[in-house]
Amino acid sequence: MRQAGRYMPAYRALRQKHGFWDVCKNPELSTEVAMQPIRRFDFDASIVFSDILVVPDALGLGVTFAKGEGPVFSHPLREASTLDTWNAEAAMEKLVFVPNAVHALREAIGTERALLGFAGAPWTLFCYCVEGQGSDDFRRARVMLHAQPELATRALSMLADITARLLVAQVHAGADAVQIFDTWGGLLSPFEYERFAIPALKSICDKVQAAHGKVILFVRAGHHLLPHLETLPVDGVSLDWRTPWKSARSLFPTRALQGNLDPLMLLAPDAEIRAATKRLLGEMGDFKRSIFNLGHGIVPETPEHAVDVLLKAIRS
Ligand code: 1CP
Repeated sequence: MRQAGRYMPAYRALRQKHGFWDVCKNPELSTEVAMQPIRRFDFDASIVFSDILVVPDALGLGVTFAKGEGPVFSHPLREASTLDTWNAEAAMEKLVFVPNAVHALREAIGTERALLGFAGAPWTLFCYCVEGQGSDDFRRARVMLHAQPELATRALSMLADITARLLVAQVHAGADAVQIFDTWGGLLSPFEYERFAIPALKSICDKVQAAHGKVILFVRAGHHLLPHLETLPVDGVSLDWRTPWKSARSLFPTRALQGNLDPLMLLAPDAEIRAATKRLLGEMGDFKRSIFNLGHGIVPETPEHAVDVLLKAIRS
């Protein structure tokens, strides 16, 4: 959930000198950035430094990050003819820096720590592709889903194809598991999720598992969708901070669960962080198949000291 990044002074210092895409595309820089939190906090697992928006950028949608702001697409997806320009093979050639980054990070962390690869879920990528920027409700994308379901289905299936290839490439490069981020999955109703999102996710899971990789799925604000995820062959479910751990555990008794402290808890006084951590650990029960994590990305305002307090509380 964003191990590396702007909350770390070491990351901000490196970003003074290098652009965001330059860091992602250079294996030495991406490894350095991914190692910063490992050195500073000694986490049990490391996640490759990349972004979910590498896929739309490689498809030619022209993704840039305005300074300190969200992403901007120079060529958003607005009509069916754009899909004719999408080419999975050509995109994969451009994306070779992602498995290269995984490989370099594996060399750096050795085999004692788990290594995670990742990608965006097709629906979440579709949201950004259509909207062309960040949003709270992704209206354009949802309207396209309703108004042009055939176009949407075609786009989602193309995004699923390339995402599966990208995740398999990360498994081949040394990732133990891959996390699929469906950050905007919660915008869909269960009916829409079953119709549009699940088939795309299912095809990705099948391909990653055929390559002997494990799949963790994160659906932000997806509590209403959890019962519908049961049919998906995911190995683990990453929980948003709003889902009660115990209700997820009863839905998924045999799978790994990951989560789910509210990231904004790390802006609270130390005693509150400790109390919330203890409460969550209590809910986790016997800790079997349980991974402590945040329920969404750490925010840039987080003091490193708060992460120290959290880790001490978990480890003790
Ligand atoms: O200015 C900077 O330095 C860029 C900030 C930043 C960082 C550190 C962005 C831009 N991406 C990242 C890295 C990143 N993104 C990781 C790194 C691995 C790690 O944890 O160390 C990961 C896992 C992501 C995933 C990601 N990117 C998601 C899914 C998870 C989530 O937060 O919901 C999403 C939605 C993105 C898009 C994105 N990339 C960057 C920003 C600011 C955004 C959000 C766009 C928006 O909606 O406004």
